[in-house]
Amino acid sequence: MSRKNYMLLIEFPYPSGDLHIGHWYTFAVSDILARYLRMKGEYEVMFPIGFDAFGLPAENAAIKHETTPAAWTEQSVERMTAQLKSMHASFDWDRMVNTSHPDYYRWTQWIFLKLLEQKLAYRASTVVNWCPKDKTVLANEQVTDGLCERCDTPVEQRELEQWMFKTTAFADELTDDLEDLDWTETIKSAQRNWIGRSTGARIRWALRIPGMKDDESVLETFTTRADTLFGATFVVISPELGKKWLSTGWEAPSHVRAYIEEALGKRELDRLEGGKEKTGVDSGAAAVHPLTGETVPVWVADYVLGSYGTGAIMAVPAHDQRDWDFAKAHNLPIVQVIASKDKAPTDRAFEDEGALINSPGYDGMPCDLAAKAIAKALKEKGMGRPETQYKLRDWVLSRQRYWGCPIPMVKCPSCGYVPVPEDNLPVKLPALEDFKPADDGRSPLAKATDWLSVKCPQCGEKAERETDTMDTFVDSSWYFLRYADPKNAKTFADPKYLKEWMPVPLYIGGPEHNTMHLLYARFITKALHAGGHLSFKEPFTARRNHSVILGADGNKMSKSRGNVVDPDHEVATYGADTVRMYLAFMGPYSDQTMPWDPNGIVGLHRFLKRVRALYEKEPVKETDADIERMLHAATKKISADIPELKYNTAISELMKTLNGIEEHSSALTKKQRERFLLLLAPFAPELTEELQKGIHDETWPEYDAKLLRTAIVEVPVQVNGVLRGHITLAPDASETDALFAAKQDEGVQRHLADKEPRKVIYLPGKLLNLVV
Ligand code: ANZ
Ligand code: ZN
Repeated sequence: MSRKNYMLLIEFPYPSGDLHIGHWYTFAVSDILARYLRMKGEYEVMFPIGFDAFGLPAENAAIKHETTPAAWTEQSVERMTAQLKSMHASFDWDRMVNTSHPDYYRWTQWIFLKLLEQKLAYRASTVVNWCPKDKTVLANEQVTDGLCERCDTPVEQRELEQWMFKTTAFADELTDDLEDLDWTETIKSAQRNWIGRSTGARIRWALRIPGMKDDESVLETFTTRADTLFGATFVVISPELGKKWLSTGWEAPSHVRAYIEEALGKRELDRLEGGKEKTGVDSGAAAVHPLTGETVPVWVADYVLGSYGTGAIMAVPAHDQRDWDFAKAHNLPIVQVIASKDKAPTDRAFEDEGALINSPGYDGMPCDLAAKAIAKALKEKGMGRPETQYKLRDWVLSRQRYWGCPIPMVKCPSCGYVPVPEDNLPVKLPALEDFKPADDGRSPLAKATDWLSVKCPQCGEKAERETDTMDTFVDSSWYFLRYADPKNAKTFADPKYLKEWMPVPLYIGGPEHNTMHLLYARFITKALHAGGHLSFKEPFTARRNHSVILGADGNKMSKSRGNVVDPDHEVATYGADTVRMYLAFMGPYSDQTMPWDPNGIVGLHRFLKRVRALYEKEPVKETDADIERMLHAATKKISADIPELKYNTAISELMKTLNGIEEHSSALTKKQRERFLLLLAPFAPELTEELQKGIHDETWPEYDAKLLRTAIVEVPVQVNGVLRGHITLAPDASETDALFAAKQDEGVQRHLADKEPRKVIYLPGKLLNLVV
C-alpha cells in the first residue's frame, strides 16, 4: 500500500540577508515534526523551503549597497541557504522555489491571465495610499499612524487607475468555509472580522432640500438594526457623500461646504477614533421618515465613512453610542424604542436587545422579529430591502515599483489593454541600472524603453507594456502549489502531483499573517478552483501560529533595543542541536510570547553533554526493568506530544528519563540505548546521527502498553509519619526508585527541606515513610 503524502508547510522567508532567531524558531523547531513524521513512516513527508524574493526592501538594500535588487537578492538567498543548512533541518532542497525567478513568476503571470479571463482581475480607479517618498501605493496595513511603514513619510491619498483582484466575489465563501477548517479560533475570527460581513437593511429616505423640488432626490442608509427605525431622530451623511451632492448641484451653505472640505483632509483613522469629540454640521436638508412621514434633519459628520455601506446612516442615539455622543454634542433629540429592563438610560445608549416601544404597530415585539417585520413593511412600500454589507475590499495589486512580477498586459492606443498571449510568458523583468521610480510617479519600468515598446498582440500596431508590477502578496499566494511540482515548465503544477500533495495538512506561520496572506492564498485557491484548475477550495486544512521569541528583557527583539539574539553566534558557541532544542524547550510552540534566557540554553547544552557521556559507557547485557519501563513511558509521552506541537513537554520527558537512567548508574543495554537515541533524534539530529549512523532513516519506536499498565501503582509518601504526597511507580520498584520519585514530589520536597532522610521505611506498592 502506498503511503499518504504530508506536506509540512512553513511560511517561506523573505531573503533579508541574514537569518534571525525567528527563522530558527520557525524552521528548526518545525523540523522536529518533519523528522518525527518521517520516522513514523505513515506518510511520505515533504518539508519544502523557498524564498519570497521580490519586494521593496531589496530595492532599498540595493540602493544602500550600490548593487541591483537582483544581485542583492541572489546574494542574500545564497547566504541564507548556507545558514539554513547549518540548522540540519531536513528540507527538500530540490523543491526550492524563488518567486523572483522567471520559471516561477511565469506562472504568477499565468494566474493573473486566468483571473482576467474569469473577470476576477480588472482595472479601476481607486483612492489609494500614496507614499510621496517611496513613490508607491501602500496597503492600509503598510500605513502606521498616517506614516509610511518603511520611511515614516506622511502618506497622501491619491486617485489612481490600478489592477485589482475581485476578492469580494468570494466574500461569502471566504467567511462560510472557515467553519470546516482546523484553524485556531483567533485566526478564524481575524479572517471573519477582516471580511466583516454584516446583514441588515437598506432604507430609502425622500429628501427635502431647500431650493430643490421635493421629489427630486432620495437618500439611502444601511443599518443592521432596522428594528430601531422609529428611534431615528436624524440622518447623517459622510463628507464624501456631501461632496458628491455638491458636484451634482446641491447649493449648500458655505459653512457646510467648508466643513466637508476640512473633513475630507483628515485620515480615516482619526475620524473613527473613539472618545474624541464628534464634529458635524446641519446640512439644512431634511429626510422623510419612510414609515411615519415625519421629517428629520440631515447632518454631515465625519464619523460616518464614505467607503462603507451607503455612506449615510440613520442615527438612533438612544441605541447606538456613536449617535448618542453626537446627539448630546449637538443637542439632537433622543427617543428610546427598545425597552431596557431598568429605567430609561440617561448616561449612555442602550445597545442591548429587548422588546420594542414607541414604535406604532410593533410595540412589544422582540428586536429580531421586529427587524424582519419592519424590513418587510419597507419593502412593500418600495422604501427598503434586506442587504448584506462587507468590510472586505477588492485587492489592489498594482505597484509602481521595479522589483516585482511584471503584469502581463499591453496597452494599445486602439485596442486598449490586451493580455500578453500565454505562449509569450514570462514577460521578463528587464535589467535596469536606474530602478528608482520616475519623478512623475510612473513606474521605473517606464524607463526600460526597449522592453517597453511592443507590438499589440491583437492588431499588431505599436503599443506599450504595462509598467506596474504586482503586489508581492500575489507571489506568495500560490507558492505551496508550486512545491508539489516545482520544475514543471508546462503548467504551474501537474494535477497528478497536486492531487498527491494538496491541500496542505498543516501550515505553520506567524500571527502577522492572520489576515492578508492567509486570505489572499485562500482567494487565489478559490479563483483557480472556480476556473477549473484546482479540485479543492481551501488550501490549508490546519493552520497554527508559532510562538514569538522576545529578547531577554521581555521586549520584541530589535536592533535599537540591543536585545537581538544572533543565532549564528549561539550556534558557534553551543552547536545547532542545542539552539534548536532550547528554542523548542522554551515553551509551547503555538500562540505564546517567550523571552530568551541565556542561562536556559546553557542547561540544554549540559543535557546533550550528559547524553554523550551516556554513550561513552559500555552497554550492559542485563535489561533493567525500571529503565525499560521509563523508556516505554517516555516513548508514549513523546509520541503524543510531538504531533500536538508540545515539544517543550516532550523534551522535559527526555530529561526526566535521562535523570532516571543516571540514577540507575546509566546501565543501558544496546537496545535501550538505541530507543533513547531514537526518541532524541528529531530534537538533536546532529548528535544522534554522530552516535548512530543512519538513525534518521530508522523507524520510530513503539511502546509496550502492557509494561506501562503494571507501572501505575500509587504509593503514599509520609515524612515523619505524616502524609505529604503520592508517587506513581511499579509495584515492585526498588527502594532507590521510590526514594528518587519521592524527592520529585513537591510536598515531600518541602518537608525534606534538602535533608537526606535518616531512616527509610519502604513497603513496595504500599507505603514509603521517610524519617528526618
Ligand atoms: C442604525 C443603528 C441603530 C445602528 C443601532 C446600529 C445600532 P456593522 O455591524 O459594522 O456593519 N453604519 C452604517 N454605515 C456606516 C458608515 N458608512 N459609517 C459609519 N457607520 C455606519 O455596523 C453597521 C451599523 O453601523 C449600522 O447600523 C449603522 O448604524 C452604522 F441601535 O444603523 B446602525
Ligand atoms: Zn491593438
